[in-house]
Amino acid sequence: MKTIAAQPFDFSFDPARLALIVIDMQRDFIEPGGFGATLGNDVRLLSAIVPTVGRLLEAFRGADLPIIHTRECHKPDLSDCPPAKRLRGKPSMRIGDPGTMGRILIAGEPGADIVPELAAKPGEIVLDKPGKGAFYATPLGDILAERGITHLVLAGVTTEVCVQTTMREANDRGFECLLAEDATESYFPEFKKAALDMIRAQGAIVGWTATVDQIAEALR
Ligand code: TIU
Repeated sequence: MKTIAAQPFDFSFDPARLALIVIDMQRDFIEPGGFGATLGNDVRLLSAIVPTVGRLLEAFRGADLPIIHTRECHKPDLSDCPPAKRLRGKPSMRIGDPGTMGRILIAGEPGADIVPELAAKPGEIVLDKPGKGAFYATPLGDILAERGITHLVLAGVTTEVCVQTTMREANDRGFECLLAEDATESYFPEFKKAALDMIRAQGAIVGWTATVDQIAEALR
């Protein structure tokens, strides 16, 4: 067993049962002209964490532990995109519309891919998901069960949307979850802070948080 001096208290895990899930580090959220920008967000906040997510990936690669990358995207015919999602609000472009990186949030388009600095290496799993949570309408639960995974480290964007949703889904499925606090980001700094606070509150009601340095140290 190993222990990370996490918040709100120590996070103990068996490395043989630990996996990393990196949520939606896609060009559509991180580069100008993608889904994040169409929603009116300043995407520069998110690009700042790319090197830190890279260090987290290297720590898991160095320890030879499972890595799963997710991509939020939809089929080209939009059959997996509910109108309630596509038609919500007044974005400058909607999911499926042609943008500067191809069709917005559509599988196979350049914008839906992971930023090149964080591209998956051979043997790592890349999972496309139509929802905010990574368990909904994906084989993630089976993938983790097959590998005997009980503990998860989460990272990626955005903290209070897809990352927090996935962490809550994982809780309901019995996983112990730790969020890498400097390897996640929001378009709204106050929402990131609130999400970290509410995850750790009430005795880790959703889970733990720790820095990439703390996680990497434990995996060395
Ligand atoms: N808009 C926003 O903050 N996030 C998303 O739409 N998806 C993810 O968080 N991946």
